[in-house]
Parts: sequence; C-alpha cells; structure tokens
Amino acid sequence: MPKALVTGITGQDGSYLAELLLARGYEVHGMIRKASTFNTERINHIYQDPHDPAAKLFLHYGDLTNAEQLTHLIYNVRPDEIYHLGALSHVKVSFEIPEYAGDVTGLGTIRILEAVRRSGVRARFYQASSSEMFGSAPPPQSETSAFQPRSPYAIAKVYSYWMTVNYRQAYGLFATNGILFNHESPRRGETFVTRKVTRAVARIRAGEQKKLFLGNLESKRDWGYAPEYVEAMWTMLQRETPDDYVLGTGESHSVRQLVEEAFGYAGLDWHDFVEIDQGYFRPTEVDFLQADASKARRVLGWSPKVTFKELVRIMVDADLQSLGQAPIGEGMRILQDKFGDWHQWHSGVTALLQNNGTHVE
Ligand code: NAP
Ligand code: F7E
Repeated sequence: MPKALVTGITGQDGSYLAELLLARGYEVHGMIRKASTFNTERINHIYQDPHDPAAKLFLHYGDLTNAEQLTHLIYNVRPDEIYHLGALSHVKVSFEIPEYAGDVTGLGTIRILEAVRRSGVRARFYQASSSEMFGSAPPPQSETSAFQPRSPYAIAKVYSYWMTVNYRQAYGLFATNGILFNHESPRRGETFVTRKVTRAVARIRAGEQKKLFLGNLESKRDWGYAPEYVEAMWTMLQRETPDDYVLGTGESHSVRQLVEEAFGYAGLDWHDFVEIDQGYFRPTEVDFLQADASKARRVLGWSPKVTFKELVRIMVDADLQSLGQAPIGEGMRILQDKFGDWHQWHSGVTALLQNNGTHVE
C-alpha cells in the first residue's frame, strides 16, 4: 500500500487530496497544527479512529516552522509521496505578517526538503507553487514566463519553487512544482474573494447580511474548480521524471465579473449590496493572471471541465445549502452532468471518484 504525507491536509486542497488518495488505496498521513479551536472541519468526514485496524488516515501534530518535528515525521512515516500544501496562503495577510509568511511559506519547504535528503527516504515531493509568482509578468503565463512576484507570499513561493528545482538538480530528488492558478470550491476559505462573494450572496438571499465590502474589483484571475487540480497533483507524482507544470483554465475574469455573475445567478443586483473598502486593497496588486496550461494538457492529459460560470454556480448553491436554503439548482446539475452522482455534489471529488468507479467510503 503506497504511503503519502500531506502537509496542509486541513486546507481546501489538502482535504480533497486526502479523499482522492484514500480512494486510490493509499495510507495517508496528514500534518495538522495544534489549535485551541477545531481546525479539522474539512476532513472530519474522512477521519478514522487510529485504533481501527482498517484505519488508513493518520494525523500528526506539527508545524512548518519546526524542523525537528518535520524530520522526525518524515523519518518515521517514510512516505512514498509528499504533498507539501501547507502555507500561509492568504496574499493580503502576508503583507501584514511578512516575516511569518517567509518562515512558513518559504523556509517551511526547505525544512521538508532537507529532512528528505538527510533521512535518505526516497519520497517523491510535490511543491504547491502558485501563479502569484508570475506577479506582473504579462499574460498568458506558462512554465517559461519570468517570475515578477508582488507580495511577501509570492516571494516566499518563488524561494520554495527554486529550492524544489535545486534539490532535483543537486541531489536527484523526485521534486516537482505544480504552478497552480486560483482554484476554488465550496471548501475555499471564507476570506478569499470567490468564497467571500458566494457566501455573501447566500447570506443576503437568506436575509442574514445587508452589505458586502470588497477591495479592488478590476484585477483578473484564472479561477478553476479545486477537485480537478488535486487530481493533477497526483498525476505529476506518477510520471517517470519530475518536472514543473502550470495548471489553469485559460479563462480569465475580473473580480467585478465574479460579483456580477454570483449576484446575477441569485437574482440580485450587486450595485444594491457591494461597497468598496480601501482596507481590502493590497500595497501591490497582481493585475492579470491567465494560464497557458498547454504543457499539462499535452504531458499529463489534464484539462479542467468546470468553467468560470459553472464554478460560481456550484459555490453559490453550496453556500445556500449550508445555510439551510434551497439551492437555485444549476450548480448541482453541473456537478451531476460533469461528475455524476449529484447526491455527493457538495463533495465534488467524491463525485469525481465515483465517476471513475472507485469509492471513498
Ligand atoms: P488553505 O486552504 O489556506 O490551506 C493551508 C493549509 O496550510 C492549512 O491546512 C493550514 O492549517 C496549513 N498551515 C498554515 N500554516 C501552517 C504552519 N505554520 N504549519 C503547518 N501547517 C500550516 O490553502 P489551499 O487553498 O488549500 O492551498 C494549498 C496550497 O496551495 C498552499 O500552499 C497555497 O499557498 C497553494 N496554492 C493555492 C492556490 C489556490 O488557488 N487555492 C493556488 C496556488 C497555490 P490550518 O488549517 O491549521 O490553518
Ligand atoms: O484575491 C481581489 C484581490 O485573496 C483575488 C490564494 O489561494 O490564489 C489566491 O490568491 C483578487 C485579488 O486570491 C477582495 O485584490 C477584491 O486581486 O481571492 P484572493 P489571490 O490573492 O489571487 C493564488 C493563486 C494563491 O496562490 C493564493 O494562495 O481579488 N479582491 N476584494 C479581494 N480579495 C480578497 N481576499 N478579499 C476582498 O475583499
């Protein structure tokens, strides 16, 4: 049975990836942080009592700032694959706590790579690189575009990107960068703009919120559907040789278009609800991201199915449902059409896997 170690397992991507790995017969080890409140909401549904002899998911306390613990974990688990997804992932927050962003999102990666090298564990390594690294590079951005990062987060990711390349070249590690453009889902953190908007739409429709305060409406992003991206992470580590790949839809839209689409879907006029708060603007913004993912299409056979409009509908419907409101319904239909089994629609990747003939439970 292959063994995987996932950092950031409690995050959006980590939770979808853990489902996928369990469904593919892996023993999954996840690193979680000690918090005084519960931070395992996204993985509670796959949690297994470790006393159960059939248990395949194991959680370990740790932190990306703690090299000793990371080394201990890698040496003891001896994973075949490491998916390094843990990070301070919020760009705006990285401006507020830049040193911490560098420590976790930058140095956290070298702590893992060093643990792998020193332990002699022959694990394949996936680094969660980001389209934010392209910063002000002109669109469309591909693997050959120059990095022009515009935030402490992006700079820390550039450091991690090059460390991953360096360990591949210097020590022959199977180390791969997935350079992922924005990917979203009903499990997206509530302060990222897509989820902030779709959640507000649902709350306004339910009479629980009156206004939505946003920052820059003009920046453009290439937004895709997260469960499709974690599938490609796995595919990257199954290749014969390590390499770096851009993942994105190739479609780009402004935050303004996102707002129009989400409110419009719910039958609301966004002008009645949205106000601009300068506090949400960033000291330096990334204006225009649009992926050229032709390499991933050619080499990995990966092409995403969910479009921007569909993504917004999936997320608005999910947020309505989570408030106990009736979904408008398009989002559910999209998941059913594209992935089958609409009963599992909120889980997304569960539906994806069932479509492939495997089961999570
Ligand atoms: P996310 O939902 O914010 O999850 C981040 C994960 O990292 C959480 O599990 C978090 O744990 C963990 N973490 C944060 N600080 C940590 C620390 N000091 N020690 C250990 N774990 C820590 O992020 P995501 O959207 O799933 O993204 C996954 C990865 O891909 C991140 O590295 C992100 O930067 C990168 N990425 C994301 C996108 C995207 O559009 N989603 C695109 C490109 C790259 P807690 O739950 O305890 O906070
Ligand atoms: O911002 C604008 C904001 O925070 C998107 C992370 O997963 O993707 C994510 O980073 C855009 C920016 O994501 C608000 O200024 C306007 O232009 O949702 P976001 P991000 O910064 O693109 C990349 C690929 C990652 O790697 C990151 O980890 O929306 N915007 N008003 C706003 N953004 C937020 N958060 N909140 C607002 O009120």
